[in-house]
Amino acid sequence: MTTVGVLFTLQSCFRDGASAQTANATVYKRVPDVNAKIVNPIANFTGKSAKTCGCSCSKKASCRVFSLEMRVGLDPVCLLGGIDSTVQSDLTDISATLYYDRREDRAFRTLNRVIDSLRLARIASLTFAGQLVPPGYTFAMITNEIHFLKNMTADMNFSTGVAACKTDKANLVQDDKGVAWHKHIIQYATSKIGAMKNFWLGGNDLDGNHVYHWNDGTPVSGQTFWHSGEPSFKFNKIPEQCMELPWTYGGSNVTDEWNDTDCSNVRAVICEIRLP
Ligand SMILES: [Ca+2]
Repeated sequence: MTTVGVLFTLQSCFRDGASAQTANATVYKRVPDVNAKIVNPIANFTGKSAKTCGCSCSKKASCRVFSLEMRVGLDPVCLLGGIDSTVQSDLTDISATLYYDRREDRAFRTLNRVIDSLRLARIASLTFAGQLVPPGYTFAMITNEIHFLKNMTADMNFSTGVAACKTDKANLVQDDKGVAWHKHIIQYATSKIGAMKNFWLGGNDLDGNHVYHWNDGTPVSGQTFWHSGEPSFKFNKIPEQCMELPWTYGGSNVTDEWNDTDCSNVRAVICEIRLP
């Protein structure tokens, strides 16, 4: 998924007289053509527009995302979402538009500076048949980006797992965002498929050059979670070219580290949709 049709409208959070020197922009992306609302919001109130809703989100340190619900004859309702909020999509009784914070702008908030403008960004490519994501996906904002995870109930080999996720326009979950995301994936897997059941990660060495990369083509770099001695690239002369987690190793349980294994093995499948 790529960002196209970039921007913009730039609007001030304040009326005339806002101080020019405090003009830092918080950029929100609007997810177009989907009907999605915040569940378990950290705040909700009547809001006149995306601008007023977004300004409120900008000023609330725990706000990561907001949605604006529209009902005929009523003022729009603004819902602010935090990391424990979820997104419900495919609504039938209301119209709701989802906006989310661009990661690079979070520095403004941590600096506690006054934010007085709001850009509403448009991403034209993020659609899934009118829904944000297919049914069954769980929302997560652990990394300040929007991720959705879904446990496919059947166990599969690596390539079948990749194909199963593709039917949702998803990928095998990528453990490429550091410790917090790594822990979240494990927590999610434990809650959905139980501890100590191996599941695929979206990383491979299928070209056999002994350099692992993620299925989206990005290198496995930065913080990694390989078990000691892994990746081994083979076991008993059988090539190991696909990533899994968690797993058992030498008869003992290892619940939070990566292994490479034979891609024809059958593992649980967790799919991920990630909004850019
Ligand atoms: Ca291995």
